[in-house]
Amino acid sequence: MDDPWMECMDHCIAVTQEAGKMIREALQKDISIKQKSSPVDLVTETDQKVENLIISSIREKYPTHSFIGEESVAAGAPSILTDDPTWIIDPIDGTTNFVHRFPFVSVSIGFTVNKEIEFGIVYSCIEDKMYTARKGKGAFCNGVPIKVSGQKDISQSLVLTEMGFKPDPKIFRAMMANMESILTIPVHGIRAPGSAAVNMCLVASGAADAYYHIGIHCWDMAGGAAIIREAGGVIMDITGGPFDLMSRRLITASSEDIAKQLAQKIQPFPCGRDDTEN
Ligand code: 2AM
Ligand code: CA
Repeated sequence: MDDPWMECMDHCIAVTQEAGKMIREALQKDISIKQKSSPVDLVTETDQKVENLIISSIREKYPTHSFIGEESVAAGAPSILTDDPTWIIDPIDGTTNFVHRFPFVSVSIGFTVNKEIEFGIVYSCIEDKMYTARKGKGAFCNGVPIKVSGQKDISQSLVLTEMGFKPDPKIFRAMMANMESILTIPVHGIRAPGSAAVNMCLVASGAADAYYHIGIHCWDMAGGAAIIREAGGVIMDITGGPFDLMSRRLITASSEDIAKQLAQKIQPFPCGRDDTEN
């Protein structure tokens, strides 16, 4: 049977490769940094240029499709997921890494129809690793199948998260307390590579056993969610309930056991939603 979205996926891979090349070239030049919502929320000209490149190329081919792009939303575009075929785009996931030339920087694109993720692409463009997953067809890195570690014992696991400045001291303390509860299980360690999409691919390829995060966005998660699921991993809400792409939080893991144990240890704190004004 013909797969109606396969052509979209092929186009997505081609445009993501082009975007990655643009990012690598930008790394050779001066990077001028602007602040978004806070002194630690950064954006560069390259984020905006890459998003324009991706959206204009896809829109030319698929003029009826919808888009949710990080920089378009920052410029005032709506961030509401509908049943339309929708491209959810992070032109640079790991902008802070990009400005420091810390080598985990990715382009992340997830494609949804009827709010379900059909495929996901994450291109870790400095490492030149192209992660791809089509629903029901498995996950790949540079064309080679990948799968999660399968680890079930949390005390044997390597856990990924991201930490950063939070203006509200209560939220800052809650973030640190969550890390303390996990480190004292104990686990083998916590790592923070700096790109949510790459983190999901690291779990998908068995290099880490879990990743949790409160406060990210749908464009950080959409591409990686397809890859994690197709690599045999689990993805759930931070409370252990069903994953919600617009909820700004997630746990992904190599097994249900680890995900559930993390959900028990993590105290959620308020982070708003992508599809409301907070
Ligand atoms: P970004 O680079 O696209 O902003 C580590 O910072 C990870 O968290 C990155 O994937 C980053 O995505 C994401 N993130 C989401 N919201 C963020 C914010 N407000 N400040 C810093 N990182 C954020
Ligand atoms: Ca980004």
